[in-house]
Amino acid sequence: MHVLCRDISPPSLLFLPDFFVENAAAEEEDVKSQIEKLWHEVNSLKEMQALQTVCLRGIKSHRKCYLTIEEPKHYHEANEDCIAQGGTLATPRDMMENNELRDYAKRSAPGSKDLWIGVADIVKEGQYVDVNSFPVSFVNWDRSKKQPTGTKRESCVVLSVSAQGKWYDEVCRSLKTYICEYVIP
Ligand SMILES: [Ca+2]
Repeated sequence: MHVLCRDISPPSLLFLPDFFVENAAAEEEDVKSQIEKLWHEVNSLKEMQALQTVCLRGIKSHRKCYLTIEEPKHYHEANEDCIAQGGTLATPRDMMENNELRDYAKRSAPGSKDLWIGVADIVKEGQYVDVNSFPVSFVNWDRSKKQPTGTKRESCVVLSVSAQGKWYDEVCRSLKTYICEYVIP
């Protein structure tokens, strides 16, 4: 065998006609882009399936699905958990969404008096932003309880079920149940 193979040199592209090399490269690119396309399709199918599971387990409301997680976590852990499932902490954008969240929280987590939502002023005191660091235009503070108390100690926001959906700022490291939201594409 060694004798037979000794004189066989590996094929070299250098000796192939130009059009063949170009063709092979083009074909390789084609296969690559097809694989990429399939990869994207598989991922979007996975996302849709995850979204359906979430929507079935939680509630669907307009272009969002909400899901309550009853295992209490710190604010950041809660948000990371939502992200791991393809969502973020829920962020009510108007009173209608806020009321929907409140009603859903009441039903799905009857034992929780307040739940984390995706609003915090960690970076700049008093500047409340969503999980993407964009300032929130809708807020629903419990002014009767002088919320937010606005200290640097309390930088994360809960929606209080016991206060009819009003917001409180709390210590981010408190353990609380939370609601994730998933945007329907
Ligand atoms: Ca507070």
